[in-house]
Amino acid sequence: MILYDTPRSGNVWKVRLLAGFLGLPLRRRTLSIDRGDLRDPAFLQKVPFAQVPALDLEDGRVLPESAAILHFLARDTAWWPAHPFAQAQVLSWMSFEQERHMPPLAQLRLRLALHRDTDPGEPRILSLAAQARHALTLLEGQLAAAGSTGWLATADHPSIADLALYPYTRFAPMGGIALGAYPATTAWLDRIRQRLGYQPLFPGRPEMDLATSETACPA
Ligand SMILES: N[C@@H](CCC(=O)N[C@@H](CS)C(=O)NCC(=O)O)C(=O)O
Repeated sequence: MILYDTPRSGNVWKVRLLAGFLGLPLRRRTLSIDRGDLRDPAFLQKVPFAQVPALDLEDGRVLPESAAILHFLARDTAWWPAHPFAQAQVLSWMSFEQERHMPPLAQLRLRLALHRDTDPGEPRILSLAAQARHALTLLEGQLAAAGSTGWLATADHPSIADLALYPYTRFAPMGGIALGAYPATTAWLDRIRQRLGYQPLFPGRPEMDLATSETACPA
């Protein structure tokens, strides 16, 4: 299977995390947004959504969207719970991530850390920061209630909801949101990072998870 990705994509990172924890070999095909690779007709024919991640099953089928790929790879594993209500809770947190968590956190990281093209005091940025803090407060409440051994939507084993919420929570400081105010969330990030099979954003370079370029370490 081929995973279409870009070097710093948090949405792709979710899939790479799951593949690492499952010991699943995925071949990466790394594309460049800046070079226009996602608008290339050959890519668009495979992935009309024009985004990464997309999983190419190499039999003519290509699956876009991180949530769908996580579900496809996790079915029949401990990362997808057996009980229908637990499954629904996993989906609930994954919908939350797509609608209320990832959008503001991804925009803050993009504007303030990667492109550095916006003033942190701009009204639009302040609004995104308020939305991001609200999402993190909801996440913190759930993780505090789950306790130091529980997970976001499950009790005994983490689920794909934990992996869906991991990257953009981890990136929050890049967008000016310090995680010190969210202790249960910080402990949860650490527990995921310490699991066997954890894949850093840049292979073999865990110190680079919050890097703003592929070559420089974070300050
Ligand atoms: N809902 C999608 C969002 C994917 C997404 O936003 N991908 C970004 C990279 S992290 C992308 O491809 N951006 C390029 C673009 O939209 O032009 C998912 O969860 O997979």
